[in-house]
Amino acid sequence: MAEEEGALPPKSDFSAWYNDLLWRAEIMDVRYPVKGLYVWYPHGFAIRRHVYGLLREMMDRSHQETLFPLLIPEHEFMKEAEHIKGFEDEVYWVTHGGKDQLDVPLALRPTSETAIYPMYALWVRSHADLPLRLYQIVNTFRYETKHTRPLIRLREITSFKEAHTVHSTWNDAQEQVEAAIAIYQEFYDRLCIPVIVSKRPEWDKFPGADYTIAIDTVMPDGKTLQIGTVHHLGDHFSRTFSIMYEDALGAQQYAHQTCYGISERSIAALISVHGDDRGLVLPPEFSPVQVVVIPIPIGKRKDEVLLAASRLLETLQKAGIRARLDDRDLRPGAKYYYWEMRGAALRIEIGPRDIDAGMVVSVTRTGQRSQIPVDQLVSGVTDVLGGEAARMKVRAGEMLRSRIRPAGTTDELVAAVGEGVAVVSWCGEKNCADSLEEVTGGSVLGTEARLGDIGGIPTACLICGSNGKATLVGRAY
Ligand code: P5A
Repeated sequence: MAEEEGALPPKSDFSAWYNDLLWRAEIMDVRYPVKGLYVWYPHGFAIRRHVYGLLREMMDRSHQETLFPLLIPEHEFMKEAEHIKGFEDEVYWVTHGGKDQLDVPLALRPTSETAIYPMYALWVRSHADLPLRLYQIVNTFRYETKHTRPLIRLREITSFKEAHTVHSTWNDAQEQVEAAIAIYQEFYDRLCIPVIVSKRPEWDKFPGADYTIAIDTVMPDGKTLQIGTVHHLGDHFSRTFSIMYEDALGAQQYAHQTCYGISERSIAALISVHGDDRGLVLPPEFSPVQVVVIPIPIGKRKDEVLLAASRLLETLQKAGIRARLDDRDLRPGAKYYYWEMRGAALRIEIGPRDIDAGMVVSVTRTGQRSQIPVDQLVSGVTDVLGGEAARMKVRAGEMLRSRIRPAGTTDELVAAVGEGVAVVSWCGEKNCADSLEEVTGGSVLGTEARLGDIGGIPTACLICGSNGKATLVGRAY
């Protein structure tokens, strides 16, 4: 579908590599004639289907899926003051139906709080209705003015998974925030993407939230990418939209809420964290093609080899493995290149000598070569694929750790931000954050960072010396 010419730039030239890979691996076509809107190639969409299949399955354990309208009437959109301030410059408005001006302008949802909460006001009656946990996977529109990038900063977010929950008390909502973080951590663990959890500073929280917890990863160029956020909304929206419940004593109370979201940035991270100089690398669970069988037909045994290859294909497919046979009339080398670019997790080569030996050659996308006996094909392939995800997780974890460095002095801070993310101690004062940003040219990304095994962070604020908390400073997408 995408014509191939030239070569993929090396991953060390990350921006060029990313843009090139998107079309060479047939993920997104960026030629759609509206800025910030892109088209999923079928191969990219198949990756999305597997990733979002997992997300849906995980959400369904404790939430119910729903679907709300795309259009939001102006009077609802304009109800929550903070929320309006945060989004009004990013909203697309529908003002006409045909030639008629609409009585009420309609916003294309940039996110769905103001679509969902008026209905929650009708649905929530009593404490017995709580907790309420719904989610939807929809497109949303944001008139982004920063540089747009496929899968990273879109004007039509095509794969916005947003959850909206309602609880009796502030503490119940806080527990839900932690539960949501745990879901997102598990989700990214399955994608073999290491993440850092931190609390956004006051000035960077979601408009209308009490506080915002962000999930970030570090991209190969050392910049962070926010790949999920969880917001404690307190009772701000419930007061605005009159979401009330009758408590056990019969009194009317305002509810407490949370919301949290993930977009196709999850797929940008998946591609960027794992890919290499030869193209896409995917944990097998998410690869549209888990195994590609490549016949190595030599001379007069060609038919025999093709027959053996199609038997292998059948065996794999029967076992539920997403397998393909590439019997195109091309050199094997050209086929290896083609499937490596598209992230096939494993290739199986079969030629006359393999048939005689009752074996096939298997080579994983990360370069693990082995031989599998034909009569143990399915278990052999399953074993080899099983090891891939674990290897990718280790490699990605090491990369993340190499990009994050504790800093106790200004010199260390500047050096760490030059290569990735610095962890410093920060007291929480805006002045000190301004100084941290000024000396580095980066931003204070998050505080109360949950860093697991990355230790060695001093306790005194790097700027003023008073008590501080582990804080990330870096450059963000
Ligand atoms: C939470 C879900 C919200 O909108 N309302 C419902 C809340 N939060 S958010 O932080 O604004 O967005 C959630 C996540 O979506 C990703 N994201 C984007 N992805 C691609 N293009 C964009 N323009 C874009 N804007 C936000 C981020 O990962 C963010 O954390």
